[in-house]
Amino acid sequence: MTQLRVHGLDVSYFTGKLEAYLRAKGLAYELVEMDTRSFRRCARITGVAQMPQLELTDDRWLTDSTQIIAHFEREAPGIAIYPDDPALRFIADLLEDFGDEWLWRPAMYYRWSFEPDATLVSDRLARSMLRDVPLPVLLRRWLIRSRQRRCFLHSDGVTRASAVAIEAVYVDVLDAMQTALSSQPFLMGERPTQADFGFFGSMFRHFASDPTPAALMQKRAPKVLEWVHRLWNLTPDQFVDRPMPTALTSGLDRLLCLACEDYLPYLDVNEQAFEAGALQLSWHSRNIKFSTAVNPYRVCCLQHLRSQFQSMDDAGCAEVEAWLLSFGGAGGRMAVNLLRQAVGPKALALAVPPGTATSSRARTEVVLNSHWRRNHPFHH
Ligand SMILES: N[C@@H](CCC(=O)N[C@@H](CS)C(=O)NCC(=O)O)C(=O)O
Repeated sequence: MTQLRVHGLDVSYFTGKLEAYLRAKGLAYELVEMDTRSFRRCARITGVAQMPQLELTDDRWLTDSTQIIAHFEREAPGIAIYPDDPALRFIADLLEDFGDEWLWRPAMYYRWSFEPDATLVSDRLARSMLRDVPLPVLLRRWLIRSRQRRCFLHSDGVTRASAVAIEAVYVDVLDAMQTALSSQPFLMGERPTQADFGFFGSMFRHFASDPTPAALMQKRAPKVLEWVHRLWNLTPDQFVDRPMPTALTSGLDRLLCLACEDYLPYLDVNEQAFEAGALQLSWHSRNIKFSTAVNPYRVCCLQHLRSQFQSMDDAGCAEVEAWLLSFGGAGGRMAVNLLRQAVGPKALALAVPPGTATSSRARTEVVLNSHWRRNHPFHH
């Protein structure tokens, strides 16, 4: 095999994020469209049932888009995307994680709650992912739609009452990004960073493509639409000589504020519930009570942010703290305290996020795998 193989789907959030990164880095790859059989096969190889899964040219496999990016930034640093400055790199990590995880619910909400969106994507999935299921297309469409609604709406706190708060998350992020992108091509300046790729999965594969959120984006945030196309069309020569970010641009204040006020308090509750051995948690966001399953992967996310923060020298930590306190709104102080905390004993056991192994047989972490497997009917 001479080029990378991305096993995933062209409607998938995290496959889109990974593809955009590989394209920007100039790393040639082939997209191999998954079906349910290959989904199970990839899960057996890496130990994690998810997409994308990346097959390297030497028979090793990687999964988890954030970890895959980290791998290439280590192994192929030529055209780096991580900011050189440690404090800015931390902010880019925080924004990547916020984009990756916090927009998942609104992305699923718009795709599966609105009739035109659900019809379009269920048809697409019935003919791609479910193409090896020996049932008529109509039934496959019904199956995937019911499954996605059960796993990603009902189990993730999406209700009639919470819809308003979920829509507000999307609209607020759109507006914040429109501001950030009004004077520069990428979120942190002249060059793309991991922050851009963190927002790309949802913005490209869901919000700019599914009819209901796409109409909102076109009307409300044309700069974001332009950025989606810019990032998808990016090649290394377009940014190789552009400067790394050297300062936090003021247009990012709203996005940082949303990360501190919306996302980090949830990560805190999720970690506490995990430490207490709970399976369910509830928390309030924008005056709405959400009840969802405890998410071990996001315990890893918080831990990763903490260890990045705590690995900086005093000057770096002080700089990040000053930014969080001045831009983090009501969540700034809490964000600083959360990042300063020591990692809890149970969370420490999750030191490595799922599927980060670089050998063909990934290390299998019991808690994470049972979490992922529970949620994956394609995985038997
Ligand atoms: N943290 C992972 C998340 C991967 C993920 O959740 N992917 C979704 C698709 S975008 C998935 O595997 N879904 C499988 C399913 O629907 O069961 C990453 O960054 O790659």
